[in-house]
Amino acid sequence: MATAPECTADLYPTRGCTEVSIPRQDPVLWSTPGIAGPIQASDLLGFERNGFLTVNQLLTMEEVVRYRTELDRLLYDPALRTDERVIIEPKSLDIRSVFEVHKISEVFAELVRDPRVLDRARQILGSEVYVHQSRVNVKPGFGSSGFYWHSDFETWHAEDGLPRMRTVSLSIALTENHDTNGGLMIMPGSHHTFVGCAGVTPKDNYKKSLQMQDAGTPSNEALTKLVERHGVKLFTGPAGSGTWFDCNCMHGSSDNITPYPRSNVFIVFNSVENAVVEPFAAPAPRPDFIGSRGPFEPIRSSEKGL
Ligand code: 6CS
Ligand code: FE
Repeated sequence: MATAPECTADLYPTRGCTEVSIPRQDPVLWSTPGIAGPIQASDLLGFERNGFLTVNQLLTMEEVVRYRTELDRLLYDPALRTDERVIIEPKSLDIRSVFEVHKISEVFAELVRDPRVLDRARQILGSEVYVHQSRVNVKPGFGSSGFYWHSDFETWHAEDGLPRMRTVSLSIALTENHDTNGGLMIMPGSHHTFVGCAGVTPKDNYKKSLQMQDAGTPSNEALTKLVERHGVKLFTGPAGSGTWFDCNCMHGSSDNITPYPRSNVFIVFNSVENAVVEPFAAPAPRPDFIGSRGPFEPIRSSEKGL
């Protein structure tokens, strides 16, 4: 693993005394748009501009059923209830997230190796990739809480030591995303600006932040400016659709007070050329199951598909 941040220039200062907004210092697209792969050149350019790319029917309905069945199995597994990788809703005590799902479940592991997924991640990041984080998020309805506005990169940089913006997330809907059940909201184009947040990272911050984030959330003034410039897009769509989004998109989601559950599987791919160092703004790195500390071996494709 590379050494302390003092040996690695910090291009993205955050968690200091004041909030700062600076232009992104890294490319969004790390390959050339003409490169061979499942994403068309025009879609790659759209990703570069907006910070996201939707793939309708990334999974077939049959596959969605298979993943949903596997998710239910995990949610009812008594052994997982006490597993540190499982995050519980503060109010209802329902399961909110299961981390490292690609290591817990062989079924979800297949998804990471699937060429429809892996080749798109490689295409965006222009290199071999590994998984920095994986999780399923479950919003069962009737009160499960949302995620406040944040940039994932801000947290991964501050608390996990991710040096550069060469990381992309994939969220696959396992249930239909209506416009009312707490779907993902992104400010299109916000990934071109880095908001370094004010405030020190408390020790073991992740124990609280995964239920409700505080450190690493921008001020109302910064969010207002971003919304005025970029607007907000809500992602709706059937189960099986996938949304790729850049690590620095300003995003969040509302509570789900409808009866309709919203579950998604979330995989974060990082370039093998962007392995983590020591955290840039936290007393210690978060545990491996939240942000991989290695090995940073390239994922091998399953080639044949699912
Ligand atoms: O902690 C993480 O890695 C992710 N989860 C939250 C709630 N915020 C930052 C990042 O998206
Ligand atoms: Fe996030």
